[in-house]
Amino acid sequence: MQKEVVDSMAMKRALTRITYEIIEQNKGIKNVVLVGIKTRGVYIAQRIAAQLQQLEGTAISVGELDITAFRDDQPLDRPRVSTGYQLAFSVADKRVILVDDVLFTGRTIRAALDALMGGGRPQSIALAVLVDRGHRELPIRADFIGRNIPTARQERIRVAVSEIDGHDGIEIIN
Ligand code: 3GP
Ligand code: 5GP
Ligand code: MG
Repeated sequence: MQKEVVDSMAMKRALTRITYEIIEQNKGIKNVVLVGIKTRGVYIAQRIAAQLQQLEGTAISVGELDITAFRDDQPLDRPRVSTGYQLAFSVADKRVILVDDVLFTGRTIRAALDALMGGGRPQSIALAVLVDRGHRELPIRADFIGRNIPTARQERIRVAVSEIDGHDGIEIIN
């Protein structure tokens, strides 16, 4: 069964609210960079960046992170740092905002922190997610949350972004 819980307008408003919260918490966007976690986190990051740029009138860097090589369910004898440093810019002394579509166990974010650290010592790292669906297995939380959507463990959240799915929206599938 599928149930649309967030339509495209509501998704847009949630991302706009996150944008304002980022500006408020950072007192502007000086030194702020966004890093989206592939796949859909990248598109969410690009949307937030576009709004940040529009509101603040300055450019902001957006990077893309593939955390596959850093997952904790990879065999331990496999080299962890196989993809090297992935971003086109250094995160040293930056206020990094990691962006993902769904926060669930927190394991992806743990891996993303590992992947990021190859690029110097950021001033800070914060986390923005479109959906927090609960069920954390690590001491990780988001600083900016589009929607809290309580789920059963076996349920799935489907996040659609127009760039790859042809439309925007969030559905619960069970
Ligand atoms: P994403 O790469 O755009 O985030 O993990 C591959 C895709 O499957 C993800 O797309 C995610 O949206 C979707 N997905 C749905 N449920 C799950 C889940 O429970 N775990 C993971 N890792 N991905 C899920
Ligand atoms: P975590 O590592 O926190 O368990 O899961 C987060 C990552 O897995 C996110 O990048 C997200 O894409 C994916 N994920 C986990 N659960 C879901 C879900 O229910 N829906 C979607 N769309 N992605 C999920
Ligand atoms: Mg994701």
